[in-house]
Amino acid sequence: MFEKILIANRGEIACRIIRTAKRLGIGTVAVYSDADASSMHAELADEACHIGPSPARESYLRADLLIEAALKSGAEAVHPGYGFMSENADFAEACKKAGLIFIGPPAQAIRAMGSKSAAKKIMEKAGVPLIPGYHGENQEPELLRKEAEKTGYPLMIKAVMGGGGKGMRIVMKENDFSSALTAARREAMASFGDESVLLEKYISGPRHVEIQVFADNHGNAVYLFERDCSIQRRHQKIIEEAPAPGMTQKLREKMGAAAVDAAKARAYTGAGTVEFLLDESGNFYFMEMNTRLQVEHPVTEMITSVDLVEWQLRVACGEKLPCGQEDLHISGHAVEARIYAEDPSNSFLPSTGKLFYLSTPKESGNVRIDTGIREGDEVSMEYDPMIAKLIVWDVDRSSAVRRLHRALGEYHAAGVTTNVEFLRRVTEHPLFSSGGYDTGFIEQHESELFPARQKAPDRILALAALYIMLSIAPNREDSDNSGDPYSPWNMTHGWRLNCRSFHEISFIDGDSDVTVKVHYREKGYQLELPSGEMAVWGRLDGEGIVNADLGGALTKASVIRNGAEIILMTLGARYRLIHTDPFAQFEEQDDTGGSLTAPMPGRIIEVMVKEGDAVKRGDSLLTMEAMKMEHTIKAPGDGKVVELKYAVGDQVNEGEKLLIFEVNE
Ligand code: MV4
Repeated sequence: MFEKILIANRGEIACRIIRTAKRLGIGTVAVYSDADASSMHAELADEACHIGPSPARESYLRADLLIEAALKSGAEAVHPGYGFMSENADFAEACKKAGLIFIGPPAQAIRAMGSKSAAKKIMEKAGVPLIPGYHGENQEPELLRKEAEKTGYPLMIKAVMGGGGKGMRIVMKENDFSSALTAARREAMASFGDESVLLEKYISGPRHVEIQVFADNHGNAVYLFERDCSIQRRHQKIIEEAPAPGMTQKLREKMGAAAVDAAKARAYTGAGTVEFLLDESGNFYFMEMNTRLQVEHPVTEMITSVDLVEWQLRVACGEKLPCGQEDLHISGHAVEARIYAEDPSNSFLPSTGKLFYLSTPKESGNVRIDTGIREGDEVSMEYDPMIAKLIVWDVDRSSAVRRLHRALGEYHAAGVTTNVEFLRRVTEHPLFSSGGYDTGFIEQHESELFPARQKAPDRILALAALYIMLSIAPNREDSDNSGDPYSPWNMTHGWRLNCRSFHEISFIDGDSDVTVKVHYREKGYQLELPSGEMAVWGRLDGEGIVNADLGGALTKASVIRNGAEIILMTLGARYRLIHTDPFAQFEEQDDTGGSLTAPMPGRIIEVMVKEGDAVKRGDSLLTMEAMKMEHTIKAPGDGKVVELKYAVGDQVNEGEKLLIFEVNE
């Protein structure tokens, strides 16, 4: 076995590889860019080597720097993870030239599978079923048009070097063929620098079912069953499971045998995935072969109890596969959900910023979390916005789906917007629960998956009000138990000179304002809520958890405060309120002779001052928009605007300096 390997990747997959290497007693070298200097993967590895600036093009995609780091550290092998250099044949070759073992298939296998038409030719020879169509060299429009006629409509035009749906067009009828061809070619050229296309009969309502294969250098190859990855949005997988719902033993063996034939056809070694489209009548067709470990590999690990990274390491250093086909069995069911920092209600745009709060379900034999991000880390624009993969296992599909739904309800993140609630809606959808979905699921059920935002119910307003009361006053019970219940510091009855004996707490919930009146009681508070009164009582622990008695109902919630924003998370529900405390801003920023910071992540929508302007205390300086709310930053005192850090339209993270302000003496 290797003594030391370099992991040419970052984030969760780097951490995932390090975990197995450690278990096997293999030394690990991480590489990191500027942005990743204090990242989890760099910290977990035995050694970490800085390779360059934050943009991947200048760091994680630099073959020369990666190889230099490997040689300098004395690593014998390089694991590329997925993405970045994992399917770069030139990099695999360069590693070999430098005397390093590339943990992956041989360069020529990577190269062959990079071209869809070359891959199809190989599969055709191996007897793997192909989608009827054309994948020849000749790219004359007239010939393609004739081939299209032979294939029949509807059909698909796909870029030969394509992936991720780029350079892909559906053509419903002959009349549309030439304009679709022109468009597909233009897109293919722009994305892949190669305008070659292939034609395929259009398969309607297919499922994406892929087979995990593994081969060693001794002529052995096995398949580790299938994964269904049909739950995708814009060709991005978000939920994957193993085994595939509705799969029969007979079809599994047929697809498995075809995938093993595919691997053997190319003297393939290491981990590979053969992707198939499965049509409604149970016919399967080769789509493409991925020559790397896939993001969704954990579901296979959960049902087979095989550590695929361990197998990769063993095969790469020349060992035989640890077992044969007859030793591999499926046990139970596993489902994975990819948690992304993105906003489903805003076209799934990536959301960046500091993940200032993170609370996750407990890991166990049933729940696995693969991540490379900790609370307090930055989700930057530079890299993939995936925060974590939540993988669950259970004895059967319906238990596993229910378990995933519940675990998602326990995954609470704040600071960046996530797709967790969206994933929960998918996992509770009847078509997902039944397993009868296909690749069109998200598009066809959009309206059910993005329901209108829910107004915070009284229960949530009560929790928010209680949270605010508990964080401004010491706990009732604590004061009762303290040595001096008459000390003014322990007074919690809310009586103040010239003051009413109740508090009014105002919130903005979406586009409406709501006020909760709080009356002090012997034990807890009596609240006046929009639809009635409620007696509440509770405690706030150090972790930001409110344990509350809401009119007799015992409730637990995580509450996070970020400036004016209050986020409440109970099992499966998440609400966001803005606490409109008119004094909060001045109190927080009163001493600011220096910089004014963004109270929440958002966008600058107006700047009212110029550098050098003299302003009076309370003058508006700039306006931010966050969560569709406007928030105006005001001068903390009379003074001068020294420097503006942002302009209109800029996105800012929470806690970021907005401008430098000088308060007059
Ligand atoms: C297809 C297809 C139907 N017929 N090819 C989408 C991206 C690329 N990986 C291949 N894709 C498809 N190719 C034929 N001949 C439908 C899709 C497709 C799809 C495939 C897998 C998973 C999700 C998908 C979503 C839409 C379309």
